[in-house]
Amino acid sequence: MQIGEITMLTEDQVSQFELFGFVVLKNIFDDSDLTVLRDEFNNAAVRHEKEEGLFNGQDAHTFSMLGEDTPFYSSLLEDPRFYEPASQLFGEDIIALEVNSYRYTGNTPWHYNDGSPNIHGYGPKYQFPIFEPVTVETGALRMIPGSHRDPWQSDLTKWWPLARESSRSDSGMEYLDKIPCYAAECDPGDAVLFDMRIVHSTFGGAIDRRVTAVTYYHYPGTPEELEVMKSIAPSFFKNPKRWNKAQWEEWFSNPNSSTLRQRWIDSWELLATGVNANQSTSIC
Ligand SMILES: O=C(O)CCC(=O)C(=O)O
Repeated sequence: MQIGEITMLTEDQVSQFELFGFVVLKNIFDDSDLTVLRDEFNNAAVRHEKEEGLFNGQDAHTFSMLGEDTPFYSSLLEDPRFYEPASQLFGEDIIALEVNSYRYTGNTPWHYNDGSPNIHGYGPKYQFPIFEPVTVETGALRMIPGSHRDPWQSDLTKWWPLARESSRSDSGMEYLDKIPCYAAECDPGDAVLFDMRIVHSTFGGAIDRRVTAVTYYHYPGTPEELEVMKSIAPSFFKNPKRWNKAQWEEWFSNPNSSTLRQRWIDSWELLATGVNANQSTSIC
């Protein structure tokens, strides 16, 4: 694939994603993209340190990339390299959730991303490094292939090293590397795209493992999914107490009048409040 040329997934990539729950996309960023991404990452990391204190190598830092100081990251939700594969897999009505960067300092327990109950709240998520590769030895995201699907997800997460209540315990963390899994290695320029329902973890990563995640939600299609999204949406839609509020307000102000972003804002409003004035629609 030529850099920047094809953004849709091939049939085989779609099959791999559906069967296994993830796919690694190679070379979606070129060198000039990486230069901008690195600069913006550094800006946001400094902003976060000013707000929350210096990075000390022990506590992970997480910061939003939706603000004025990270315009390229903020545009990734609308970027065809992200939006097209995500909508190909989960439908064109997916809703953009967030872009966050991380400076990780340790191992991440086995878990799936919470949609409470998870199997009804889900979507596509990308993770990518831009400074150093993430490999088997340096904290590549680990997946249990196929665990995005029920009943296997439920069967797996009944077992104590993978269960929500015990996977984070000391003994759960000691058991991390005994679980059969696949490490999704990525070089700077690559991204792993995964289903948030997949059971995943990381271990062996360097202190200050710098990665970014771009996340969307599947638009609810069943009453159960709607209930989950209605409970999640108020914490995202114009929540005055929202984490990284300044960046979210910038994103919701839609400074470039993006039609796609406006559609997502309308969807969030509809899910959070039950009505959307722009679209003259309502849900019960
Ligand atoms: O990279 C990590 O350590 C964890 C990432 C993760 O769990 C996620 O993005 O959902």
